[in-house]
Amino acid sequence: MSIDTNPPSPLSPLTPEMAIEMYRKMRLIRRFEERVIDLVNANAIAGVTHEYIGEEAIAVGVCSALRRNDVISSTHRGHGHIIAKGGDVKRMIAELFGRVTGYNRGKGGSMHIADLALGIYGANGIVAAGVPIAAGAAWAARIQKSGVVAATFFGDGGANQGVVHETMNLAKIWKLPLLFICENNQYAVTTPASYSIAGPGISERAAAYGFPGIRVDGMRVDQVYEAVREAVERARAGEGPTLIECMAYRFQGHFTAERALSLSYRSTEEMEYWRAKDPVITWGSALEEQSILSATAREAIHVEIEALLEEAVEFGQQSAWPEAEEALTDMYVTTYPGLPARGVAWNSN
Ligand SMILES: Cc1ncc(C[n+]2csc(CCOP(=O)(O)OP(=O)(O)O)c2C)c(N)n1
Repeated sequence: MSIDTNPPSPLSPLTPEMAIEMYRKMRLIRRFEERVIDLVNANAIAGVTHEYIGEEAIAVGVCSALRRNDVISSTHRGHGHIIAKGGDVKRMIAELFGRVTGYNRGKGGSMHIADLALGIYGANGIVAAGVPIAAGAAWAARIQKSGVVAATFFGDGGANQGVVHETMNLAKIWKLPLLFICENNQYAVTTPASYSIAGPGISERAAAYGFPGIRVDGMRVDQVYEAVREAVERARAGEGPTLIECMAYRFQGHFTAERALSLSYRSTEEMEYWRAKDPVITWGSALEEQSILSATAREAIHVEIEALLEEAVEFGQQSAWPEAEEALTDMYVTTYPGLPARGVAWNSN
């Protein structure tokens, strides 16, 4: 694994405004997730959430290189992707609270947030299932000549799913404007990537399908951005897919409740090594050191984010629960013989 240890040099290839906006987004994702952990621990949010803390540079680097109408598909660890693509934190929190004002009217929760207007084709609880969904969007973009590019996020564990290989094969054959973004955070639950990845690595697998595969430092938002920007250019020019493997680390457990399980599959040294590369802190400090962002302006961003999250939590808590009669609404896109019509209760007799 080659990780660049040089300090970030934020202004290449970014403008100061972009560099600051990237910091703001990464910080928002970080604080959103910390807030969610507190709410889950306080039993204010039911169900399971998977935190993205430590991986913020990937979502922000990727989505900063995409246009609003470009498409992403996400994973079970999707909060960061959705915020980076412009998702509304109020509707996200409301969804986590199960309220009717949430993205899925309270019926989807953390792992199913979608916003088609923003090109967010869904978080997904099934590992790697978002990959062919993005391929479908890329295929539509190709035949409609819309210029839209699709990016799909998946983990190192997800990289071993058969559907990823099938999709890579078709993406090359059909020259799809598709970006495979592998978030290699080193573990699939407790299984290390070093144990489960055959061959030289994930990015090298693209060579088998005849398209570019590269590995970047996923703790560096500028490096992720630059790699994605080039891949987007290729995709829009009709040159097909790219695989970008982002080396990163999840600072939290696999899911919120893991702390209570006292699992010991990661060493303290390993965690400290990666913590020193914290993408949010190192980027903020680099911006400050290079006088792109003053300490006062940085603090103002933090204050603004706290207010935004406060408002979001208040909004979620004050929102109504969905009505029981709505339980089946929007569950089925089409009516098939034997399945209930939209919004009609199932009658098994
Ligand atoms: C098809 C499928 N198999 C197994 C699971 C259970 N599961 C949920 S997350 C996960 C690990 C995923 O690891 P990775 O793809 O590396 O993503 P990460 O959690 O590290 O972000 C597993 C095995 C699932 N949700 N879907």
